[in-house]
Amino acid sequence: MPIFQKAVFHTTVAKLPDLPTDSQREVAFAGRSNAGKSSAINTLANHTRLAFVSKTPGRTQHLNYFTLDAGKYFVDLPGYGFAKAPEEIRSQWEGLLAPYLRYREPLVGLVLIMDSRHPLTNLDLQMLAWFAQTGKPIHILLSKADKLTRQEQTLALRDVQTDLDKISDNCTLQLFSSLKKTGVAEAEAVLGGWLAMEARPGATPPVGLRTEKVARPKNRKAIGWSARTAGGLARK
Ligand SMILES: Nc1nc2c(ncn2[C@@H]2O[C@H](COP(=O)(O)OP(=O)(O)OP(=O)(O)O)[C@@H](O)[C@H]2O)c(=O)[nH]1
Ligand SMILES: [Mg+2]
Repeated sequence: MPIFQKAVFHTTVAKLPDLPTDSQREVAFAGRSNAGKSSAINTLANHTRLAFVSKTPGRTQHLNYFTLDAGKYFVDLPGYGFAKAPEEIRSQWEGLLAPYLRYREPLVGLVLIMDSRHPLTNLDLQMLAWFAQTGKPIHILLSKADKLTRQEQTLALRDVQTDLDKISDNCTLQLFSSLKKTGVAEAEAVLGGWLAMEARPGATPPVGLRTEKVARPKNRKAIGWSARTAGGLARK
């Protein structure tokens, strides 16, 4: 059974104090508007209408939380690059997205979705550089791979990997198609590891062999992100 199959919608968050307080581990999905973030969540959850998918870019406006298991979440983020008023972009970024991505303690990694036909736009590069400062891993899905031929897929993967090698050493990459449901097992392996939800056939491994890939933050604040560091951000 796909490991994220139990996913259900949990809540929509428009302001930081409303972030779930029971989260132990969560993975956020970022990328340009229309890149296929919500579709990827649906595909990984093996569900057709869990996250809202639309041909109109910019439909996901807030942080949408999907429960995968107790205390484990996928978070669908608003896309970037869609024409909005500069003031609207600034307030959404500074008031919600930037502090969320920078200081949210249960956030264990970022899935960056890029249309495989137009990868590594300027905004994608800015997001990569910016999130890299958290020291947390990024997994890139080159989405809509069904729109490319086999040969184009190979080239896209190789070219993006070459560029990534120059800018990040904490970043992995794969092809993905929500339409054809390709790349699902590969993505499950990475995200399952981050979320400590690996499909474990058979019995639990002996205690001595269990490894925690991501250290749990100590003294997690009640609202789930560090008020001290965020205060610093607000003062800048
Ligand atoms: N061919 C193809 N189309 C896809 C794929 N994934 C998404 N789409 C289409 O791309 C459009 C945007 O998909 P969404 O999943 O809503 O994109 P999003 O990144 O969540 O968009 P915003 O919420 O606006 O930021 C929809 O019309 C989807 O049907 C895919 O793998 N292949
Ligand atoms: Mg969306």
